[in-house]
Amino acid sequence: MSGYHHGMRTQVAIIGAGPSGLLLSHLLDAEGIEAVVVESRSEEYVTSRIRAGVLESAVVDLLRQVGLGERLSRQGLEHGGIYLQWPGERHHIDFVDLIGRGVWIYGQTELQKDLVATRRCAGQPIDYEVSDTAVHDIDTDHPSVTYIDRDGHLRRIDADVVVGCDGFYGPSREAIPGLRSWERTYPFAWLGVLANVAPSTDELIYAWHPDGFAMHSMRSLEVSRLYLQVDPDDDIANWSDDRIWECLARRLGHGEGDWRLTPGLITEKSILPMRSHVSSPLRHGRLFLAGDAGHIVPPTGAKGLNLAIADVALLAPAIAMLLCKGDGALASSYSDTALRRVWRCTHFSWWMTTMLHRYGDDFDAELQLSQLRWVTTSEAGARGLAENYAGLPLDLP
Ligand code: RFL
Ligand code: PHB
Repeated sequence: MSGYHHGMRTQVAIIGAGPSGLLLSHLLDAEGIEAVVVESRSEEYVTSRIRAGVLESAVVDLLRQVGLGERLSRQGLEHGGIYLQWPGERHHIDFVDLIGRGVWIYGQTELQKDLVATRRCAGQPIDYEVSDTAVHDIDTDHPSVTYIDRDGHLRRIDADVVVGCDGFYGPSREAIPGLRSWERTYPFAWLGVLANVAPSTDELIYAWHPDGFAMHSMRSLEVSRLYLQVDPDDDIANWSDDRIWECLARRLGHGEGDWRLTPGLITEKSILPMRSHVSSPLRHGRLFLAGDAGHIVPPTGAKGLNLAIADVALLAPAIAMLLCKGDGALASSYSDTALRRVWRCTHFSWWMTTMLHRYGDDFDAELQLSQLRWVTTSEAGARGLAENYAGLPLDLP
């Protein structure tokens, strides 16, 4: 590593090239604001990691408005609702009937590729495989980011604003003095698999089962995404493909009525921990946090990616007002406004998670089943779920 500082000047330095960082750079570009993006992983890594799959309708509207809807409209699958089930019963919650809007199935991997391609087309590179990223002088009007680039050069970006879009393990959150965090870890994890087989369902199935939660999702009409509740200490080596399909079939109700789960070639499998985490404030001086850097939800409500997008939809105009008009009003209210939506989604994700996973004792199980019966038979119950799942307006009151 050379000790020489390669300096660079930009308006907004963005740490992290996940969906929040890249969408923010795109929204800022549309406002005429220049941003530099640095990322610790490689392009190959960020465009192939398998993560979320559900987009809220308002998020899809936003992506279309900003020119990111083309492939999404062609390849995404529009879903009108979800199935909720427990042994012997499967109920469709029809979001479109209940609240007039549905959701879209479009893998985060695909959105990530669209975002990388868009930034490349705009002639704006992403500095991949950086290390030792650090933020400085966020209490002043001239903050900076330093890092070591992939060739070992020490680099420095001088900016007007720094945005931490660096996920849960990134360094930005720690740079906020007096940060307060709320956290819940759950006594279970998800084993997720991707399989080259046509989904055995037209819409997502969330299944309560005495052996544990199971879920049938999808990425396309040819690729299925499935999940099983497992112990957080479980080892993926304990899960042969046969054992996974057997367990999925039992929990998803294979053979009940005439429904069948079709197994297929598993191309990816891993165990994901589950936690809720909220940090506050999401801003200190000229440093802002967006997406997983500021909050994590368990995946049961499909909110993680949607929240990350909602954050940057709020942040881009706030930064534009600050930098182009010298007006800091939206920048000052960003944290409180974003956190209102974050806490709503934190509650919804916690509620879906605790309703559907086996934990506790038989008393808990009976409460869960009672809740599921209420949500699937009461219009008020179903509407509450639909409103939260399909997504509240981006400018939540
Ligand atoms: P990301 O996508 O984590 O991107 C953060 C980026 O920052 C980079 N980074 C750094 N860059 C430079 N310097 C550093 N020091 C850095 N430290 C980190 C990272 O490499 C990364 O590229 O956050 P973002 O953009 O806020 O987007 C949030 C979403 O990705 C996230 O909410 C969802 O994917 C969460 N999530 C899921 N959400 C769902 O709704 N449904 C799911 O099924 C689902 N599955 C998942 C998930 C998250 C996972 N993670 C984070 C482990 C499965 C996994 C495995
Ligand atoms: C997914 O397709 O990966 C997925 C869908 C819905 C969820 C969680 C994950 O609630």
